[in-house]
Amino acid sequence: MKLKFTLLKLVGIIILCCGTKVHCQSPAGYDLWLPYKKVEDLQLLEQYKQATRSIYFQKNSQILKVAQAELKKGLSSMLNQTPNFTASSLTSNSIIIAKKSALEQDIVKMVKADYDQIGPEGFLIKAIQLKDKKVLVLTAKEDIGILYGVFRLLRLMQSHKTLNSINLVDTPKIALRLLNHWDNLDRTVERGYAGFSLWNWQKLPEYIDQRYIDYARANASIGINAVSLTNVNANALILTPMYLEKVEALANVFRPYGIKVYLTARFSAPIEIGGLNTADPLNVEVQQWWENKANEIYSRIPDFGGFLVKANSEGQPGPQNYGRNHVDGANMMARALQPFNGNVIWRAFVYSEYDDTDRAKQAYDEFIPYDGKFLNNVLVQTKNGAIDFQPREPFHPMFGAMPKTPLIIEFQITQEYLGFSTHLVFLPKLFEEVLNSDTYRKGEGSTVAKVVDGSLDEKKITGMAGVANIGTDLNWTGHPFAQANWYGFGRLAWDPYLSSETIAEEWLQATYSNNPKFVEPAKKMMITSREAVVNYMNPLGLHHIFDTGHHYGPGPWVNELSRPEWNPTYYHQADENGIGFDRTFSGSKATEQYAEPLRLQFNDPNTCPEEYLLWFHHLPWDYTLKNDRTLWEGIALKYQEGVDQVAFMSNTWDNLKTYISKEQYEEVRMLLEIQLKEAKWWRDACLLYFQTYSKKELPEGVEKPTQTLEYFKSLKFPFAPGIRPKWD
Ligand code: BDP
Repeated sequence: MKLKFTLLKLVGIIILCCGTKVHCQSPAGYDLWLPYKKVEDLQLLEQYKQATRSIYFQKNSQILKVAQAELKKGLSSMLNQTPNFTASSLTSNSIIIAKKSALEQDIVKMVKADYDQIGPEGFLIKAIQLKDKKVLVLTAKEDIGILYGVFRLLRLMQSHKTLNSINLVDTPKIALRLLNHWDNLDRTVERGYAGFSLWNWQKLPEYIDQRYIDYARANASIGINAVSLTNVNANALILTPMYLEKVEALANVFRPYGIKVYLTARFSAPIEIGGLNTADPLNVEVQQWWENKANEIYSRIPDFGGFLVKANSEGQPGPQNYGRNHVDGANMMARALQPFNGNVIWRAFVYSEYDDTDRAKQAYDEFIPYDGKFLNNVLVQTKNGAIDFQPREPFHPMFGAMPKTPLIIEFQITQEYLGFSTHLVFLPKLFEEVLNSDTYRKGEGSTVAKVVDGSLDEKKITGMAGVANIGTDLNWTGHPFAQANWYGFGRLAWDPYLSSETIAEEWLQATYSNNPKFVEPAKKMMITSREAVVNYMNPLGLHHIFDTGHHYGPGPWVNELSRPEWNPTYYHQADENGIGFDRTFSGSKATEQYAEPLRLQFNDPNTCPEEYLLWFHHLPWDYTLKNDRTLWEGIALKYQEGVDQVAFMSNTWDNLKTYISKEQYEEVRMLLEIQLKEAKWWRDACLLYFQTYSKKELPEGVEKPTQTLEYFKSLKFPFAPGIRPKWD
């Protein structure tokens, strides 16, 4: 008890130190997009000082206290003065931050019309004229809305926006904004490239690392409201009392930031930790076991989010082990969670080694017949594309075919197939492309964004999940620009219609600088980065040609693994006649899974967008592309273009040197150097390999490889990071 108290006191001191003017010097990048840099523009500084002269802040809940502390931290740092919080009559203040019940009547009248627009978790920030003075009102219907509003206000100030005539109502468009950590209990992170897991299980529950708090702050600042703590390749131990006590401690830290905790549930847990001899979802004892488990969890964590389940996929146990199906499994768990308003998030990432159907088709085939059969608290989590988080994939056809099921979209923020944490790739550009894709399910304009935010079919529960790229690295994400991917995921989960350019600009301003001479070129570099990685890894619809297991670097030649779809040769199908996966009506018929007009459009190489060409078609090497080049030349030139784009990014960064600190400049410069080297590696290895089939010279403009194919094939990386220890 005494120890607990001392530790809490210590944590309290740390929070205080970081929360007030006594400035803890954080290591480079630790502050993420929340460095609250001092406002240097004197006019603006004066405006902000005036606007924040005295502040009334309602703080009668944990969330509101956290919100006030954040405002204090932000204002002290940006304005270099301690903010003046008063308890006096509301209207004598220049900022009023409170819920409606605490607002005075004349203010309520003035903001009513806007207030009524606020939806769940939303907020209003409005400048009003109260008699002879300007007052800024920040209000919301729930406490969490106030916290989100405070973060927004601070961001507006960080990006030097004027507050004079602000009138902003904003409400998240997606209800569940969820990070999925693939963190193991031994603190390794599957597909993690930023160090170890943040969760220090051994020291929990007593020891509360300051990082948990800063992590929660960062998430709340972009509206993330749920985290699943553990790997989808789950370990049942997380559901035992010893671990649940630790999970409870984390949930207590996250609660004031509006964040709910989810856990991954291993389907065979009733056997592994429950002593039963089956996990059959129709077995009464099994059902009882899950009900008891739910009771136990909710008695510790009353706002527990629920379970995230990977079942019958890549060797994970599931209902099919007992001759049952996904609906039986998901609904059984959903029933256990229903009394507590918990959710089951059931993943649709399934494919089977016993099914030789095109892997891209399997999830659709399996899940579509279940549409409408899941209980209300089951959400089906579907990856953005039908294969696996590739640099580019057409949207997953399930988004156009499950009107009666809440579909959560799953993006991968960690860069398993996008250069780990070494390559600068701005993922919101990829996410935006998927969200803007038209499924045509209800005619033109039926975008994936509308499916995901529920507006297309009026779905009640909506969600977006992102596989986290966060670890113990000092800057959280390994590459400083990978922070923008965490940030951008949160922003798109809040509003899936935001443009990637807006997100890049917001992030650059908050993180680095407001100077347009920095922001504009840096933004261009970020926007280019996504197409660059597609070009130097997987151009023209090529996919999954990564070296297997770790997925580090190219491995298009890999052909000897036991499961066909683990081999890159399965995906590119290169031979002397040509290259690409035939998914047309005369091939695997995957094009059938899309609604018209996409079905026919994808099916015909002449109308198929060239970026998906080899995803859907096997074409001869001398097939003519839209630019009149042969397919072989087109592939080679795209690889070269990718390399050139990285060189452009690198030059851009060099020119930005003067706007940032030496450390900030150097770390990205070094990483871009590696990225350029690896882009060339990809180009040379892939072109040399494909050339063994095309038997054609490299076209003019493509640099000659400096190594042989044998050399590239000989490279082995047994200790590449993020590797999955074993497939069980
Ligand atoms: C693949 C990863 C693997 C994951 C799997 C999943 O290589 O580590 O377990 O996805 O999403 O991309 O379940």
